Formats: sequence, structure tokens, C-alpha cells
Amino acid sequence: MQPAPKALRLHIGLFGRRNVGKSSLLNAITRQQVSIVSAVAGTTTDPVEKPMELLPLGPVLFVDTAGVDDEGALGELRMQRTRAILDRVDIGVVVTEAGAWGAFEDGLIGELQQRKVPVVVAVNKIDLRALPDDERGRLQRVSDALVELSALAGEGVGDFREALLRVAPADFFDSRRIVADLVPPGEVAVLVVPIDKEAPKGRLILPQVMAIRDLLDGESLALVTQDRELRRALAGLAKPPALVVTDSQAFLKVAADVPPEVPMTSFSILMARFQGDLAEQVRGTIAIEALKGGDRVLIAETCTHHPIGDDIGRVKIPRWLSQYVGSTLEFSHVQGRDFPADLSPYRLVVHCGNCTGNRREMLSRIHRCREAGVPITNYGLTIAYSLGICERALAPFPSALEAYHAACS
Ligand SMILES: Nc1nc2c(ncn2[C@@H]2O[C@H](COP(=O)(O)OP(=O)(O)OP(=O)(O)O)[C@@H](O)[C@H]2O)c(=O)[nH]1
Ligand code: SF4
Ligand SMILES: [Mg+2]
Repeated sequence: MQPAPKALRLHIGLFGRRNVGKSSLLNAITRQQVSIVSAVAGTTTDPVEKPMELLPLGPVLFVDTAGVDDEGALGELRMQRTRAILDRVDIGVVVTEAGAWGAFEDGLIGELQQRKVPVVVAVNKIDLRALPDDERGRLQRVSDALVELSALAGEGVGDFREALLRVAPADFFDSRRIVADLVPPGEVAVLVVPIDKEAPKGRLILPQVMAIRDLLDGESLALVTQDRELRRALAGLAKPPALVVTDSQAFLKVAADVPPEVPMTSFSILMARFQGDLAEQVRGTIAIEALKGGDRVLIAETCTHHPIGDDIGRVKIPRWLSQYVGSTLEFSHVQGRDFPADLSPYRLVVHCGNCTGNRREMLSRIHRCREAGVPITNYGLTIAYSLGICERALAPFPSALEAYHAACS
């Protein structure tokens, strides 16, 4: 997999007194011994950096710092190094223990707030001592998010991930392309838009409009056609297009008309990448294989449109999935903000492309599914998988294809 450049990673600094468990928290979240942990105060002397893919956020760089409450020349040197890290983090985590908060932690919060960096307060070692209510109230007021956890027992680590997602700066989620990164400037993307009775009258739907706008921004060319004109459109091009994007419902016909060497995917898969987490939703897709008769499947849509005719979420996906599994599944539908608090009854969540929602909320839903052990996929991925063309539809996205192969093996 191509690693994300360091500059594109969200930098997360772990700060706090010596021995509060900063390194232990890093190890708990990475599930690796990245940083040395010991009962001796002052174990971490130089900052330790760990780049990783942190679900549900994406590429991050953790920086574990030396505990900075000690005095003397060595303490001042550590403090200077820590200040340099304060200057470059996107999120500051102040690690503490119940009853330990004092002027030192207030100072750290002040430093972070001066730099307009969001703050997560992580109260560690709750296995030893719970956080009293009055202290909880005070810490909630000084932080953007408060988490109580035990790095040693692995308790609350999921809440910690969720807190990082909640406070992460909005531009971390917005800097991605929908499609233009797949189509070099001056090259053609063919967009296949069937005009059937489910298509809204007189306009295009949002994912199609967003893709066209992104191609224009990227100075690429967009050729928009109905599925039945696709062959003619391809034949009219001087050279093969850089990409074909289709409405998922026309997948099979389009896959047959597009030469195998031309990359092809769907609007919905593009939206999973842009508005969700494609690799995680690809892993969720493989769970279709384990579905059996009577299993409950949740179909979730971000907007509250009125279903018409052979609505994709109400009719087509249930039909295709049931055909693939070969027996009757039980489908529930939710729209808008009604994502259930309890996901345990479901064996699979199939989510729409979330074109009208925001990515942070979608990542939060994906995170909740992970925590509940319920796989989550997306409309386009489900359709591609049940039609047997998932590999082809993922070929434009090497890391998602890698996730697919890893999950299948
Ligand atoms: N009971 C308990 N002990 C913990 C927990 N987290 C860390 N510890 C212990 O606390 C001690 C210090 O942990 P470290 O992770 O090294 O702490 P640190 O903040 O990185 O310390 P310095 O690098 O010295 O600043 C070790 O003995 C850990 O095993 C926890 O959640 N519960
Ligand atoms: S929010 Fe979801 S259901 Fe609504 S138009 Fe976008 S992809 Fe379709
Ligand atoms: Mg340490």
C-alpha cells in the first residue's frame, strides 16, 4: 500500500506528567510495543513517532512525548522538545489520572488553546481509581472531549478513538478528491447515467453532479452518457478513457461494454471513498458471504427521499442480496439521523453513499459498527459483490483492492 505522506497525516500529540501512561496509551491504541513503558518516571526521554492508519480517522502520526513535570536542566530540555511538538500537532491529548490534575495540566491546555489545537483529556488508570463526579465536571469544561480509560486493561480505547474523530479539524476530512485524482488533466472520464423511471425529473442526482464538478476542477474532461449510448460514446473517443464511472444499477451492462483494460467503477463506490472509509467498507462487504436465511440486514440512507418505483434501498438491494444468499433475509430501513443505537440485532449494515451527509458522521457510524462487531458495506459495493464484479470495480483503488484480497483469503 502507498503510505500517506507525513504532511497529510493528522498529527496527534500525547502530553502529560511522567508515569501517567502516555506510552501505554500509544501501545494500547496501536496494539504494539511502540514506546517503552515502565514504572520508573521519565522513561520516555525523546519523542517517539508512530505513523499508522487509525480507524475511523485514517492516516495519523502519534507523537509520544517525554513526561514534562520534572525540574532541573534535563527537565527544561525535555520541556523545550515538548513545546516544539505542541507547535506541530493537530490534536493535543492531555493524559492524566484521577486526582492528579493541577496547574501543570492547566498550563498544557493553555498552550494548546493558544495554538487553537483541539484538546482531548484522557483520564487513564481508571482500573486503579475512578474519576470523581466533581473532577469530571471540571475536566469536561476545559476539554473538547473527555475520555476515561485504562490503557493497561484496554478499557475505553474505543471511546478514545471516537473522541479523536469528534475533535479532528474539519479540513482533515475535506481535502480529498471524489474522482479527479483518477483522471489526469486533459483525459476523459465517461460517466454513465441511466435515465430510468427512478431518475429524478429534469436533473441529475448529487453524486453525479459532484463528480462532474470535481472533474472540471481537475481540468479533466467529463463525457456523460446513458448506458444504452455507452458503446457509441466509447467508439467516438480518439483513445480509451482514463475511467468509466457508472450508476451501480447498470453495472453488469456497463462491465460488458467497457473493454477489460479500461478502469471502471461506480458513483456509489467513489462516494464510499470520499464520504466514508472504502477499505473498511470493502472488508464489510465480504460478510455478505456469511449471511444466511433469516439474518437481519439494516439498510441506512443519509437523506430522507421518498422511495419511488423500484427504489434501490427498498427493492433492488434486498432483491439482489436475497438472490445472492439464496434465502430470505430480513431487512430494516432507516433514513436521516435515525441510525440505531443498538446494532447488535444486525448481521450487516448496507449504507448509501452519504452524498448529502458529512464524512465525520459517516466515519462515526463506521466506527460504531466496528465497536459492535457488525460489518458495514455500501450500496455500490453490495451490488458489485452480488453481481460478481467487485474486483473489477475496485481495480482503480489499489489499497481497497488489497483489503479485498486480504479479506477474501
Ligand atoms: N493500573 C494501571 N497502570 C497503568 C495504566 N497505564 C499505564 N500504567 C502503568 O503506569 C506506569 C507508567 O506507564 P508509561 O506508559 O510508561 O507512562 P508514561 O506517561 O509514558 O511515562 P514517562 O514516559 O515516564 O513520562 C507503567 O508501570 C504502566 O504499566 C493503566 O491504565 N492502569
Ligand atoms: S444521501 Fe444517500 S440515499 Fe440520499 S441521494 Fe445521497 S447516496 Fe442516495
Ligand atoms: Mg513514556
